Amino acid sequence: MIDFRTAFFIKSAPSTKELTDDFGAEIAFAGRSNAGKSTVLNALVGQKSLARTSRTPGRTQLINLFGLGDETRRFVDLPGYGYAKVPEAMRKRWGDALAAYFAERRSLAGVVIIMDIRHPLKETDQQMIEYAIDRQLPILCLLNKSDKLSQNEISKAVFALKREASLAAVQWLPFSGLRGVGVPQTRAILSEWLASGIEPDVSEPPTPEPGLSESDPSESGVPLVPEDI
Ligand SMILES: Nc1nc2c(ncn2[C@@H]2O[C@H](COP(=O)(O)OP(=O)(O)O)[C@@H](O)[C@H]2O)c(=O)[nH]1
Ligand SMILES: [Mg+2]
Repeated sequence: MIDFRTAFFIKSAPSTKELTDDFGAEIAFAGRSNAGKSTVLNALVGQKSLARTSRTPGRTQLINLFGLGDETRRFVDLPGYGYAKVPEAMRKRWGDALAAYFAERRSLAGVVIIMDIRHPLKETDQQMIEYAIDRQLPILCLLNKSDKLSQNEISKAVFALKREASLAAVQWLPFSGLRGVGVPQTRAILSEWLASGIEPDVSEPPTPEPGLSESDPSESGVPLVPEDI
């Protein structure tokens, strides 16, 4: 079992081209703004402010990378999405960058999607799930803010989601970042993903061989857009 309390900030990346080298194993966290992604991350790592929580969505956001013990295992905090205030072209560009990240990132071992249990499975959530299913990645949907509902309402919500046949690959877990509900279960699931995602012989980041890079050096990557796309 990984000790998630060892989590530390690695860096913020302005685009999917500026992440760490593609080695080890990482878990991506996605979710609509205000679903509680920062609160959930902080609960999982047992730290009050590793991922900043904010009541004011709409600011420019970066991809935040966190190491777990060392940089071999990582959490990747993707910018929030869900509002429609951003121009269509920017939204599409970020969508394309995300699609490429999901399709090409070899170290990506699983995807956690944070939803408000009262408003689950919005279109953008479904898009994330599709990307993950396309890669056959494990998907855990955390139904956050479950403290706002009664036990009966929680059961009903989970039952309805589990009935979605097209989402048979998805695991659903009622969660409360505020109260710590679901934290031990989530840590256990993510530990397994990270363990099986690690290639046995990879302990050092690969050094790229000069001249063999396929990427165009003039291409600096897709710039991120403000949050809430
Ligand atoms: N009741 C309740 N509120 C929560 C929970 N998680 C987050 N919130 C609140 O929801 C708001 C957005 O949280 P934040 O973590 O910043 O969301 P993010 O935009 O997805 O990163 C804040 O006011 C949080 O206090 C939860 O489990 N229960
Ligand atoms: Mg946040």
